[in-house]
Amino acid sequence: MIEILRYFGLPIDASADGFAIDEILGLVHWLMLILFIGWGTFFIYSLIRFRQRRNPVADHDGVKSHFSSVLELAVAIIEMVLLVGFAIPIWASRVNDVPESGNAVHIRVVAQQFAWNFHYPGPDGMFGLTEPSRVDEETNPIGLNRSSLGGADDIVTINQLHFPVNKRIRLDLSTKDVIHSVNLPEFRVKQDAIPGMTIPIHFEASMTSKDFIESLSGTARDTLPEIEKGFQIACAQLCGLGHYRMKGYVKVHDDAGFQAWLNEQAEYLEEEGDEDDWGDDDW
Ligand SMILES: [Cu+2]
Repeated sequence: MIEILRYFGLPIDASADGFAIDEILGLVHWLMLILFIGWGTFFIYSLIRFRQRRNPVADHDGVKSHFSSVLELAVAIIEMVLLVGFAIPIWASRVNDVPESGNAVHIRVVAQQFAWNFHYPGPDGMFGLTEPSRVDEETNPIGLNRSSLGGADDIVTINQLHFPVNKRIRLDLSTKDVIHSVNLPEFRVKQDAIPGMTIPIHFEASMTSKDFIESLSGTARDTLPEIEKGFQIACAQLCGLGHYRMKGYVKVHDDAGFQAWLNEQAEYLEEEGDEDDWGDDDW
């Protein structure tokens, strides 16, 4: 079923749930191929069967039986059953089952023209308050209140998303301005960010960035200059003039690597806090 996807240039599947999506993609493409051949054949048959030489005078009465109307109705009912009875419940059971903060690595994603802001709760596992009045595009793009409860140790990055492999990842997606869309093709994740809404999405990476980069050797992507940065985040909604440069990178660590990265970020925070002190190294 899935082999058909090889011809569509789909990126490698680096997600624990990706195979289910690929399976559906494969099924849909097979179904469309069958429909295309079926309707194409019918079209060519009709061209020959009703050619002018054989039907010199048009028949204004047309079809008299109700067979085609009944058929139409039957198709419509079957499609409704498929949609309401199967598609919506299956989608809800897979996607709506959002993990709680304790069962997943919880990260907030705040999209804006034209960058991705990532907000990590820090060692205490608690997000500090973000307030529109505190937004400063240079120093505090998400308006984080450092003195709010849980806010002091929060980590904020721009265009750089880090998370561990083989762990449930929960992203809470929001936007500061227009509609954007976070697209992580290798994890089979794509979700619009809608102004005024926070939309949770969840997935699990099955491959570290290191393994991913190795898997690309010898492929067309291998020659791209940014390849050493690994997985890319593309904005998948045309969101303005700078849409083309709304590009981020994902680094999937192993457990130890993710912890080391968190520690490194915590150190940076401390250094920033000491900024006003005299006697620092950069003196
Ligand atoms: Cu965008």
